[in-house]
Amino acid sequence: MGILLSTMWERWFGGAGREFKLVMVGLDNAGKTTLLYRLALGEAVVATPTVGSNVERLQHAGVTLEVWDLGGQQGLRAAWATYYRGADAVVLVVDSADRARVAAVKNELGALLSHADLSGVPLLVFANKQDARGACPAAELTSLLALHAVRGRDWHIQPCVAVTGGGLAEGMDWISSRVRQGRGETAAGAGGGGAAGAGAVAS
Ligand code: G3D
Repeated sequence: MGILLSTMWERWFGGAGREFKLVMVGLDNAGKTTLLYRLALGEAVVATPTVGSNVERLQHAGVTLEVWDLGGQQGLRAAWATYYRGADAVVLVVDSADRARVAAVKNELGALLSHADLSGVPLLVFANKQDARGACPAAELTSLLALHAVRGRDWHIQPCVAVTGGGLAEGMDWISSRVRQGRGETAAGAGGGGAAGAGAVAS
């Protein structure tokens, strides 16, 4: 299992020497920890809490991943620039079944996308918990989060079920192809590139 997942990380992000920084954000309970476990980061990674319990810094196969809980973090925002600087991509994890907090997610997304250090950085939205009763389909979440209004960056929304791992590989394929393009590299087997500001909804 560990070898298989390492191979997947190699495929997504290449071997040693390549450094990519992904910032993963989402409200508490969105499924970030579950998703990370499914991506096997927990197996070969040292997690170092940096600011309270709200951010973790993880490293695996040349990828640095900083994971943020956005809920209730107003007081910490002044420190965000430290962590966002140099990010190659942003991954937003959403609990698709938590319709009551979609507005809060949209607010946080707006703040994130207007951050100077994340300008032009590709955005992957994991519409998680698609297995849950009443979950928003990705197309509906796209509308609720106004993703079609996102300008100046590529974005992609990927339905997923972090508890089973369904949809995660597809999302990681997209993000790895975009971060490589951002570095001027070509990803073998990656899908075609989109124009700046282009978005896609996977179903
Ligand atoms: P967080 O790290 O974003 O705060 P967690 O979120 O990964 O801790 O997940 C919060 C809860 O959501 C967990 O349940 C977890 O099992 C559940 N969860 C995560 N992903 C999915 C999913 O795809 N489908 C469903 N149905 N549940 C999911 P508990 O009960 O442990 O709090």
